[in-house]
Amino acid sequence: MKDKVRIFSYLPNPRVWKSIIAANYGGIEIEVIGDKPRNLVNWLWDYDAKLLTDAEKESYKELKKKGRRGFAGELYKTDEFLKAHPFGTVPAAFGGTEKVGVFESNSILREVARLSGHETLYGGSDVHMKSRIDSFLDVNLVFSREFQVYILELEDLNKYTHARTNSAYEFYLDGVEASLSTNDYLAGSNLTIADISFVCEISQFLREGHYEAEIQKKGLDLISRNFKKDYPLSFKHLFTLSDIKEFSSVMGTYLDWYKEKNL
Ligand SMILES: N[C@@H](CCC(=O)N[C@@H](CS)C(=O)NCC(=O)O)C(=O)O
Repeated sequence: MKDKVRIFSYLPNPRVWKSIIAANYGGIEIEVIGDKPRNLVNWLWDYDAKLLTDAEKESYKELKKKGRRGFAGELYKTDEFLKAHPFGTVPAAFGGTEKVGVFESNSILREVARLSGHETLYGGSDVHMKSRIDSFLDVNLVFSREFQVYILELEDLNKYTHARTNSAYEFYLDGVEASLSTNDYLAGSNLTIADISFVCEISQFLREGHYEAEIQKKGLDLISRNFKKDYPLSFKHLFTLSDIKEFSSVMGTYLDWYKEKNL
């Protein structure tokens, strides 16, 4: 089908949730294929992604490539996969009958919102609002990349990465908080994909809380220690949105441990 979108990723993945939530709002269906993070080393990374048997692994062994970001082992990425996804990352989307490779979760999110034709999710026909939404998505990606390094290093953290992530956190949330002090939603008066991306990225960042002991062992502290106090509007926005059916049906119990921690 022309409008079909297939996403391959490790699951659950908050970056994939962005697209599923947008699809919920837009009333469209998308296909999501994948497995637990640690199992993706046993999968063929392809449009027709699948779990490999030992015999298949042997026959595909020349495809093996060292994981580059977040995956320690070797991965079976097909040439077709890498043609469509030159950076070799997941989530990896394939759009339409041509199976056009779309990567970066914010871009996959945009694709789903565009396809849905939803009136306000991606600014409708207002090019300026669309561009404003893009602005939020860009800033969000910068934060996301900074904290990805931090989260991947959490078991062996250094002061430099902690300080850098802290500064990216403050930069991003200062802007989000300022925006929410004048608007109900990030980009203006409607819920847009900027809000969806915010919820999914921040929820993932808060996972640092699982490593509190390791962080403190290094003489450092949780970056999000005072999230609720320092960024009350952002905090409220996160928990108000994550309770809405379109979000909660996708996010499930992901934030429950954080609510229980009651920071
Ligand atoms: N900013 C990207 C992040 C994607 C990314 O870095 N994915 C990593 C896993 S967390 C990956 O696929 N790594 C493949 C590899 O290690 O070769 C997004 O939002 O999609």
